[in-house]
Amino acid sequence: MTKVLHTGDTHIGFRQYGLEERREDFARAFLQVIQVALDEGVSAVIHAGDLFEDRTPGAEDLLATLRGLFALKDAGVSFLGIVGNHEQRRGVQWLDLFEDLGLAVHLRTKPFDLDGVPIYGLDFSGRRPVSPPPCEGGVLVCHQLLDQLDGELALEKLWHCGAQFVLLGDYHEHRSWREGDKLVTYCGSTERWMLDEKRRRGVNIIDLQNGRLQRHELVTRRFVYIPADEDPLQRIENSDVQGAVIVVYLNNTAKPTAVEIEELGYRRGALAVRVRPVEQLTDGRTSPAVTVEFGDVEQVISEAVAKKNLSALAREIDQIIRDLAIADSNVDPEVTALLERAWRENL
Ligand SMILES: [Mn+2]
Repeated sequence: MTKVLHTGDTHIGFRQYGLEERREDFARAFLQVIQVALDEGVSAVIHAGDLFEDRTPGAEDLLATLRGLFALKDAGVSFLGIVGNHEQRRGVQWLDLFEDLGLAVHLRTKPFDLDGVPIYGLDFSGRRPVSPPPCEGGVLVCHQLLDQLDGELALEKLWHCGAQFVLLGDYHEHRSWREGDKLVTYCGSTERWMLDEKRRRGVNIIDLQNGRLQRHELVTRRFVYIPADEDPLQRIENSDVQGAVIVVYLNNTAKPTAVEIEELGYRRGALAVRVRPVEQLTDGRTSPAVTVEFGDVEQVISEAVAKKNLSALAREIDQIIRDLAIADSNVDPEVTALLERAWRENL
């Protein structure tokens, strides 16, 4: 039996809300995943990208990562990974460094043999349509958004690339699709990277022989969500919010104010308090509300852009800027990476 643990979107190094505690949470989630892998006795941990929040993880975060990788190595468990958009660098990747140290395998289109099962990998390749390589009878690992989620990778193509399993990263919620005995799945992030990631975080445990997928839930920082129809002050007063992140959705009411809510939350021992006006719920990566609310506007802009006589490159930059799935902080690196690719192709 070949059992693997599929994880991704770990975002080690993310100092969420400017808090050291949150930076530690993201590294701790990675070490928890490693422990799950050891407890479950898997043959490999397959990482579908975004191990790090950015290209320059700090020493504490590298140390935590190395501890996890060494623990796997000592137990004889392979760490097989690809590079996500967050950590992608020019030239040598962190994953290449770990590979050189004998701690990881950077998956590529030339398959890695895991107990007779070929494992293929594709690094994040930008927000352009992507075609999967032929992966006969094997596992394909990539870091892209599916067309089901307004992305660049067609689910239909994945059913026909020959892979039995497609293990994805990039979308932060767990999802899975099946066609016959073929499985396509997102593992989801391992800590809440955005407020909208409300569901429990977890990893996939997959039996490559019988195709069985089991979810293993993680213990992560507590988030207390208070919907707009509840009185936030009363709720905070009456619940244990010690060490939690409190998220309050607020209608357009004068009372209570965000300041009042924050003050009470911190007084009750919360780690962080976030107050969101309900209409600002648009930072979800592919939240359905976004499509519904702005669908028409997007359409109008797309049509207007199409009428302009822009080069292919300019249109791609425009796409990156308007793609809600790309966080604001990633627009710059994404455009840079695109220009670098274009420049290299023209050499
Ligand atoms: Mn991610």
